[in-house]
Amino acid sequence: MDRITTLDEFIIDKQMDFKHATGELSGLLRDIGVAAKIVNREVNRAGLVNILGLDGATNTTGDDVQKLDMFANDKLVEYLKNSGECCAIGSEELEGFIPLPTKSGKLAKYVVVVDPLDGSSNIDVNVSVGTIFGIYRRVSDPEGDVELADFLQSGTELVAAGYVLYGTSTILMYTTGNGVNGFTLDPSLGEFCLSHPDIKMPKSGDFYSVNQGYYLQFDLDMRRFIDHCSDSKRKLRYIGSMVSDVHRTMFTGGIFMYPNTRKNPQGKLRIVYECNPMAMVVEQAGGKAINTNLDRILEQEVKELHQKSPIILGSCDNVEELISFVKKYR
Ligand code: AHM
Repeated sequence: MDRITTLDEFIIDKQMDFKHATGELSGLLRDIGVAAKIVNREVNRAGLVNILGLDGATNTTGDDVQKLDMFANDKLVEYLKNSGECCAIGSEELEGFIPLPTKSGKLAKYVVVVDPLDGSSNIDVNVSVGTIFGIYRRVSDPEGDVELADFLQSGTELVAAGYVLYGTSTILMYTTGNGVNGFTLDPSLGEFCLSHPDIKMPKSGDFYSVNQGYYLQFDLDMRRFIDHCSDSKRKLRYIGSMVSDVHRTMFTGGIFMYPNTRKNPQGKLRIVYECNPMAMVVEQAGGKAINTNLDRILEQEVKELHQKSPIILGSCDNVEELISFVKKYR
């Protein structure tokens, strides 16, 4: 059997490719990996402890907050606080970002954005959920306070991004802009082990993924494209958990869409901690990610921490096909 490469070994190995690397980004990625293992443990035993269900609160965008959402949020904050490599965190579960002063007084140069538990409405029914993360280099004065501008950078400025899928197995996928690698958690070792090196998404695929229940609320071009997918006997798959739906699309090829609807004219998914990190992963695997105006997700202007965007992502050919439909019907 080939020797196992753990996430930590892989991160350190990759760091050596960069002559001037200080190890801060590597440290941060490793800390995210540890926090993911803790969230994984709780997600796995969620049915056994009194942690399932609503927390009784709503988050900044009006969704019900599940107890496990807050648990995942708190764990990520705790780990990033102790890591000393992150000067602030922005999260779906927090109205504003939280600055994380380091114990040593050292000024960390990265900010982290997270959706601690994406797809959390699925938790109570044992369906896969995930954690999404992105890392930006701080742009404000390093001697001063962290500013909102540090979080409102466009996705092209992401230094690293990834997600963890708590599914039939737990997998962590990340990119630092040089391809995507996937690590499956080996529960017997308690380690994420390299299982999917240098992932390349199929150039096209037979699957389409969209909440078709909103069909009548979509724009005409989107409806025509969905009709076309259905007419050409493509397979519809929709879990309702972005991480799971995108992860499947990464491997089977095809297209994932959360367009604008009449109820959500800006779509539902948030640019900073959902769309941008997932778009970076997809592009790094050879796919495409755009909004319904056909603009690249990663180049969108970001004005608010919890700003939403319609999103379409997937295999190159499928996204190109959608673009030609939109051009024809708009
Ligand atoms: P959440 O972060 O509150 O869980 O919401 C995000 C989730 C995504 O994972 C998923 O793609 C989408 O909401 C599903 O929404 P819908 O039920 O409207 O199809």
